[in-house]
Amino acid sequence: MNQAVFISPELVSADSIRSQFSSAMSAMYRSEVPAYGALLDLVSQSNQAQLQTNPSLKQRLGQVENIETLSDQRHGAIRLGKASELAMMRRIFAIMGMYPVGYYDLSVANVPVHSTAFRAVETQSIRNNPFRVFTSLLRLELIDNQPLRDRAQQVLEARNIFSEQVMELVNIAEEKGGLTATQVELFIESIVNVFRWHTEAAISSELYKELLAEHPLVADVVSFKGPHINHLTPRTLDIDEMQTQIHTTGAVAKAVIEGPPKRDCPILLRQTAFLAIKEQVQFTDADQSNQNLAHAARFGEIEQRGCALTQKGRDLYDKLLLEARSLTRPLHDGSNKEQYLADTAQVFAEFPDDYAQMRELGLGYFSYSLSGVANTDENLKNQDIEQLIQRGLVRFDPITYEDFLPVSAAGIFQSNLGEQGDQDFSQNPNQQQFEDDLGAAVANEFELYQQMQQSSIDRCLEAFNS
Ligand code: OOG
Ligand code: NI
Repeated sequence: MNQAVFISPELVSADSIRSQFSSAMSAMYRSEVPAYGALLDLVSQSNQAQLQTNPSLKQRLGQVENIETLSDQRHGAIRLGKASELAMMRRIFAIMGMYPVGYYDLSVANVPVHSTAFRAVETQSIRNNPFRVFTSLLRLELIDNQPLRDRAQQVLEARNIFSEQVMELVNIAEEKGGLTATQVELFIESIVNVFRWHTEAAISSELYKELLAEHPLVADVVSFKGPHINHLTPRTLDIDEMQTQIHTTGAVAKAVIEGPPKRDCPILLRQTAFLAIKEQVQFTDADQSNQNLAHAARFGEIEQRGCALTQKGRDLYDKLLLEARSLTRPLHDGSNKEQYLADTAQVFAEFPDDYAQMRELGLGYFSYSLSGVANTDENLKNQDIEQLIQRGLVRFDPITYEDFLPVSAAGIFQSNLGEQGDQDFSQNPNQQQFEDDLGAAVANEFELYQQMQQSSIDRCLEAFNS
């Protein structure tokens, strides 16, 4: 997937292109959605304070992360309309060192899309810049209303979201194995343009209303000339605190935090958001009387990441989540929030809240490193990693979860889409179709974490055996 190719010196590294892309997206979104800028500032101040008052947290994070860029935004999300767009996005993201990882079927949650996350896959690349893009593809085949589906398809077929310049630069990058600094500048500018907001819709207000009634997500994807970035997300070290502060940005916070409840040892991913802003859209109607429609699509989100779980850990998480949600399903208006929080906390008490225990039970992935200088004492040769840990020579730190959670993602989609229309899709994954459309297989996240863990073990053993 990510073969080490020879890169000539004048070519910019993929990690650097990704960093520049992330910053440019941030600047664009800050200017288009001012509450997002306020959110970034809020999170960054809170993170600074956390690191200052909690040195052990700082030390642990420093083992696996780049502390300097901790408050930079960590992910964004786009929704694409057709297979060719997805295939082209794969080529574009590859230039930034981002590869498709994981398959998410959102039909379970009544959202007619399936998705993957484009992200860096190697330890050092992730450390250099972990920015990822949650990328969804609309599944019109799940929409029952055939005539409406056909009209939507026609609209999507007619659009081309990539400029000549994008196509040209992608071809050059693929041919030459990268881009020069000047080309990177053009590349980033032209890709950021793909994700800009379009105030002019591609359709009439009448069609928009029909699509909206069918499903708001279909309206969001089909109505516009491009796949506007629908949110960006910085990382916080204290999401519970941030949840109480979001209102200071002038925006309204989503009712509940998605994901596992608050713990001493965070696992996976917790997310919350501010609700989408309502933006005026100009439709194609000759008759301007219908022009007062506002579309809610763009919002801001924050995430708190914790330890990546093994399949065993994930199975336990999924079981507990199901159990908690069978007791209380959180409502968007927040009216049963207290009950939901109490139920999740009680159900999740079963998940050990201690890294050593999680490691012993094989629930999480850890990165192993030397506690001090490598000791080449003959007695330490051929010791296994457990013995080295027992002697205090090797430490372990949780590997950060880099991916997403389908139930949480659905909660994020839904909090911003409002009413869901009449249809109830049943669970309907189709990874094969997704990969055919993508033009590649998606990587398995568990295998990637396993490799990261194993190579950290190998490095430690090597240090004592050389
Ligand atoms: C994507 C929602 C998923 C997340 O953080 O789980 C997501 C979308 O609304 O398009 O970004
Ligand atoms: Ni998100």
